[in-house]
Amino acid sequence: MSRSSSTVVRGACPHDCPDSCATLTEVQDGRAVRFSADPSHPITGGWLCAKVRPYLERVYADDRLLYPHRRVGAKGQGEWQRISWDEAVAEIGERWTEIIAEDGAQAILPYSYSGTLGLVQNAVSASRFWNRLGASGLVRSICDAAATAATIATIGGKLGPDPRDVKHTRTLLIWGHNPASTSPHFMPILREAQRNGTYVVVIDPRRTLSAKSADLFLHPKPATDGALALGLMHVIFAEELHDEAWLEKHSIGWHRLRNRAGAFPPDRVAKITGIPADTIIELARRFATNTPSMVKFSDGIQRHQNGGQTVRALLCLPALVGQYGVRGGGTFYSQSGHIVWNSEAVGHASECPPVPRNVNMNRLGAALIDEISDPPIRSLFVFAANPVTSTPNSARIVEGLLREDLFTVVHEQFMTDTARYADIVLPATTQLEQVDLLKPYGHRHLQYNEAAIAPLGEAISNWDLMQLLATEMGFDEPWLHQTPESVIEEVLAATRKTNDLLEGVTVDRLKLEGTVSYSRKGGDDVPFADGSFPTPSGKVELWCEAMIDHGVDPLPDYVVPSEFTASNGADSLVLLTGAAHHYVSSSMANQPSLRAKEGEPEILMNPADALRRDLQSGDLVKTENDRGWCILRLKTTDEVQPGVAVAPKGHWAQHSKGGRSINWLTSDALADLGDQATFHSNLIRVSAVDNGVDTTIFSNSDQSMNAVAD
Ligand SMILES: Nc1nc2c(c(=O)[nH]1)N[C@H]1C(S)=C(S)[C@@H](COP(=O)(O)OP(=O)(O)OC[C@H]3O[C@@H](n4cnc5c(=O)[nH]c(N)nc54)[C@H](O)[C@@H]3O)O[C@H]1N2
Ligand SMILES: Nc1nc2c(c(=O)[nH]1)N[C@H]1C(S)=C(S)[C@@H](COP(=O)(O)OP(=O)(O)OC[C@H]3O[C@@H](n4cnc5c(=O)[nH]c(N)nc54)[C@H](O)[C@@H]3O)O[C@H]1N2
Ligand code: SF4
Ligand SMILES: [Mo]
Repeated sequence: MSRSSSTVVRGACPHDCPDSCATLTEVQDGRAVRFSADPSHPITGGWLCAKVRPYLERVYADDRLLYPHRRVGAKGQGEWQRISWDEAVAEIGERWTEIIAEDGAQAILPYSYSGTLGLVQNAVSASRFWNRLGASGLVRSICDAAATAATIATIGGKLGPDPRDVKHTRTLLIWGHNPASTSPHFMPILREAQRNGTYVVVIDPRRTLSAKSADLFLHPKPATDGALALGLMHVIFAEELHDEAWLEKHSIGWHRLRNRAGAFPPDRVAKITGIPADTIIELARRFATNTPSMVKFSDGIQRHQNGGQTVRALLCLPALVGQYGVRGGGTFYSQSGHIVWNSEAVGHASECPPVPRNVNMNRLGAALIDEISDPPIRSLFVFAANPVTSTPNSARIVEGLLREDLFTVVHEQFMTDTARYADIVLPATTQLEQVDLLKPYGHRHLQYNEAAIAPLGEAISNWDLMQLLATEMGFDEPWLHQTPESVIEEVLAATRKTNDLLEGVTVDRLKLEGTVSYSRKGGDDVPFADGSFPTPSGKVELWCEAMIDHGVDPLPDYVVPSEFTASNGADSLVLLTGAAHHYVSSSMANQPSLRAKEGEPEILMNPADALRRDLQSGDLVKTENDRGWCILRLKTTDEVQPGVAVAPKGHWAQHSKGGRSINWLTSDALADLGDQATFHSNLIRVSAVDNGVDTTIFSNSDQSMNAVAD
């Protein structure tokens, strides 16, 4: 028997994860037969996480969307008719031409986020065509906006250290971040550091997987971290452990910050946070003296109404003890500020009409119903996002999507909770079927993704779709009709002009090497090693004047989220909805093997809280607040303290009993900075499921999307 030869194609995991792993796809006779990690990549280290290891199951899934479809039944009912791409694009063009003639292109809203993080399939696809069309802009603030705004204001940019420098850290606070699930390739680095004596503290209202191997785990009450950070600063100042010379030279406002911290003595902070005063004092001493010391945080902590101020407080802490610019010290948030793609090359905005208005993605439901008018949103175009599952206050989103006069198009790999409300569904390629460039937010290696196989069925990539739409709308600008390679080359070249980290980085080199490191050599690779910060003052802005424009105190402070102070009754719990271990947001949450591992949608609650409600572990419970309800399986555990409940994000409504997911309960109120979503500032009530609740699973129409061919 002759064996056909196989080829191995280098790629990049496209998902919203700091690791952006380097992948290898083995292809035989046009079919991907093996998908694995690139063993030569210094961070990927030869293994992929549990979520993406079965990627071929996703690519070749029976329920992949492979052809365009038009809705034939009522909205959301799941009845479809297969149509050709020509028909689909012509219908979109016709509807948009009519809408534009009557109300202008601002009545069209593109909605995309993090299905893929690639330069071409995300950033460029989400900007160029839409800028040219003159559509409404999207405020992309669902994930990290408060922390981003706080970081830029305080230290000047998202300029994290090389993750491997954590090996030099002596005291590491992992604060509101769960890397064991959300950044798995950081864990081997952390283990090595711990073996070398790094003292690891995890601070989280849930005893997460990451907390289990920490030297110290602190269980603060939700959204009290600002007070905790100010309490640590209080002790450092009071015991004169601060580095006055450093503060004088490199910061603004340390005297004022010392006054503010004065209002947060350990006893008061203990009452606010639930963490004993002695523990606070000891931790402050250790952070100040067992150096290098570092605060590593991510985005979970800032999804509260006070998230911006909380992150400002975290960023100030290492400055007090002169830890910025020290290898293994400072803060470790994100790497994304080292290379910021040239925005003109990405979006060509200067050649387009000005963006007519901006719509906040976190308020999608409100925007579709009544918040945006004159003209209202008449067409919604969703790609690389699943807002019904992943965006707060989902009941309102569904209400908006059911509007008869809304023309909704969804470009997807699967029939998601959002796609089921579309008028037209278009099939999207997976990462194996498209070209892209990934710039990780967790380390400093660019990763090129070659297409390994031809698109399945009639699926097309985001960028190819934008080109089709551009042609349909009569836009012939060459920058709307480039190959992905030439888009990447253009953006690299424009960015390289002002950023020497990209010296010598070309598409040819990326294709040849797959992985290209951009870390500076020598001492220069430690952020702020020269003592200067890219803030307006060139210093760490402990007191930050720019905050005044946002209506926020220029000093970090602790402000209680308004939802927690409203009179919601004594029987409320604070609901936290962080990452599920086996999904990335709602991506992968339809893959059978991963659903089996993750288990049923559940809610974690302290046994004392369950007892008070006469509930037992294993019960089906109804969780609710004024926004909506959702049915979950109760699990009692001391991972959470009384007063706190945890229900991970990601499970699809259509797989959930009662047809609703956790975002039916989450708030669409915005945080103090960056118009950030406030997924964790929620109060809920939990009770036994009564007989009046229909717990049957909302199911798609049985017809296969790909078999219907009329
Ligand atoms: N497995 C998996 N990996 C993922 C994702 C996923 O869904 N699943 N999502 C990806 C995305 S989109 C992102 S943005 C990142 C997010 O990465 P992370 O920020 O690490 O993940 P989260 O689980 O959202 O939040 C981290 C922790 O914040 C805690 N937290 C919530 N409120 C508070 C608080 O008030 N104080 C403190 N101290 N902690 C608090 C939560 O309990 C949670 O354990 O992960 C990415 N990676
Ligand atoms: N309750 C709660 N909700 C949350 C959060 C939370 O902490 N709690 N976290 C929030 C955060 S941090 C984030 S980043 C958001 C993420 O929210 P979204 O950006 O909406 O991400 P997903 O829900 O993963 O949906 C992405 C969709 O894109 C599709 N897709 C993947 N690749 C492609 C492609 O190449 N082309 C097209 N057209 N489609 C593609 C996938 O099939 C998937 O259905 O979720 C938020 N939702
Ligand atoms: S999700 Fe993260 S850890 Fe998993 S393969 Fe992708 S980049 Fe790597
Ligand atoms: Mo995110």
